Amino acid sequence: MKELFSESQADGSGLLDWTDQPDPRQLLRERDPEIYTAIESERQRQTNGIELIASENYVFPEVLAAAGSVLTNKYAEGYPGRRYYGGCQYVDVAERIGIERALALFGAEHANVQPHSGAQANAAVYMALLKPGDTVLAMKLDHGGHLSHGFHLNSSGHYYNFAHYGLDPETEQLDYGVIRQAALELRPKLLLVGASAYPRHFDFQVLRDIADEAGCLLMMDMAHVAGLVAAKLHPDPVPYCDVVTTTTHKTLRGPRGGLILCRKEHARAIDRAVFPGIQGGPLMHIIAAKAVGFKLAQAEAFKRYQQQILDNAQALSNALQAEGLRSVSGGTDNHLLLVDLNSLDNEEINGKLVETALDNASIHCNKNMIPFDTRKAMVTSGIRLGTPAATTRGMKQVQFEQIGRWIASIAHEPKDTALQESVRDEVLEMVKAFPVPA
Ligand code: DSN
Repeated sequence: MKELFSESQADGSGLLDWTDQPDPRQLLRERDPEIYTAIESERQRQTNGIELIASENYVFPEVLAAAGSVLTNKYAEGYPGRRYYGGCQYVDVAERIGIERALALFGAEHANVQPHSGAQANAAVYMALLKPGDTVLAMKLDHGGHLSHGFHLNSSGHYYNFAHYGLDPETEQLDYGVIRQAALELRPKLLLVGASAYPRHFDFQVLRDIADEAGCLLMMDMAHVAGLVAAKLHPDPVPYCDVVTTTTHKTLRGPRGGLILCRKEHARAIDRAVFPGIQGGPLMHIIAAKAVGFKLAQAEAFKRYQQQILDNAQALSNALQAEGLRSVSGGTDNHLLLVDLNSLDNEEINGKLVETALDNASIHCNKNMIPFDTRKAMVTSGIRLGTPAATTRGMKQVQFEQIGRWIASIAHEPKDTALQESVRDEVLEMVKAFPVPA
């Protein structure tokens, strides 16, 4: 018995170094080839194409290591120092570091790093701040909002009384006068801003003033732009909002997960809403990976990366414009563009068709409704393009200009399969020079 345990003392001494363990990928290949093959095929797909889905990215390799670590074995319901399980001393370290780094990165008063996702983070905030039936004013889903902002089939729409504001039909941007009027009429408990397909900045001072005038709380879901906020290249919602939620994976390049930042006065309610309100055991491996991501996001290199995301979005927007493809609102302030396929003046061309044609050419994006779209969500008149993932691989303006030309050529002729094949060959050639960080 003694020999069996000789290398694993309770205090951790005598343990083999983690990196000396057998390669788990090799074990997976040998013991579960079906799943190994699915993962490996996906890795190759991610390597051999150009990823333009605005919400996706390639995580830092260090983040991947933490996310794939033994912390996945640990139950830790509760919070650091106040757990319902023994043996939490090391995961407590990871969670405390995660909280400290989130606070340092975003300058907030309180952070909860446990939400499993952005939608969970939002659900917890609603539970903390609202009662069922309370009114929330948020952005329309088909103008760029999000499912968890009151869509009728989402729990948010089920439990709370959501009303929605849209964009101005001329500028295709937020009309703060309309939001103010709606807030004063409806007197919501919460004014919610943030979007998954809005290419422009938010004026948080104006939104704070509206919330104060209407006597409501202000919340920002900054999931898409969190990396830009961290790098101070996007207006900062934290000083103005009562609560800010985000995912940790998109522009932030951390693991897939959620984060809530709030003012101290809401801390207790938020923590209780996350656990035991809507979640059980936190995912400690993901929390450790979030902590790693928050550290890396404080580096100067991360700021340069975020600036490149913006520069690339401008290059892509200009290249598409030059080929007759208009971006909603006339351009972008952030990492994404919403391309209006109606600008091609061809009734047969829609988002679904173009998404598939681009996929065939190994350029990956998603069909997306544009403001005042007359097509349904599964067809759409637009595509959404984002620059974070390809920028992570090191692509710069010159590559994005080329990507813009490829997209335009395919969007003009989405049924030309020979064109898709020839672009796919060129894409494959180009991406060889831009390895995925591993
Ligand atoms: N599904 C994400 C996106 O693509 O924007 C938002 O959660």
